[in-house]
Amino acid sequence: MSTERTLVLIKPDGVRRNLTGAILARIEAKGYTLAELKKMDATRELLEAHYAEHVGKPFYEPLVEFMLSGPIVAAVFEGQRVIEGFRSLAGSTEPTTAAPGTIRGDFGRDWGTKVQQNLVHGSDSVESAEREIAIWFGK
Ligand code: DAT
Ligand code: MG
Repeated sequence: MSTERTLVLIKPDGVRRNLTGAILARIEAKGYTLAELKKMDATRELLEAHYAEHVGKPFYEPLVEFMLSGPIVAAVFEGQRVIEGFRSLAGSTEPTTAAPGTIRGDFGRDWGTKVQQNLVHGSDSVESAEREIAIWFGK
């Protein structure tokens, strides 16, 4: 098993609610190592590349608007099986029903918007992680 890297985004709801430190602390506490970190504003161009698989879906435009609604924090974490491990720590997509003990389950809920405001993004495969790290941090 080799060391992996994953792209984590703390979405505008997480930054707005001052949960950045709490979220990063959970990832570090699980044992993963922070490799890159920055606070920034996303752009439509970055989001179109990042969410390429979702372009055209009904939630795509609300998702982009939400991701542009305030600053985000982008991070790269490293460790054995970090891609799978972070997805597990983040919890399932819908925060209302994400398991308690996960980031989305503990900090999130449905706010009645068209898009799931679910605090974090995590890459879902080695290929996605490589592609997404290049988008947000360059090669
Ligand atoms: P995940 O973030 O769990 O990998 P995804 O890649 O399927 O989920 O979708 C990307 C984001 O889009 C997700 O975090 C929230 C939003 N989203 C996905 N499916 C949705 C839906 N059916 N309704 C509203 N928002 C949705
Ligand atoms: Mg996804």
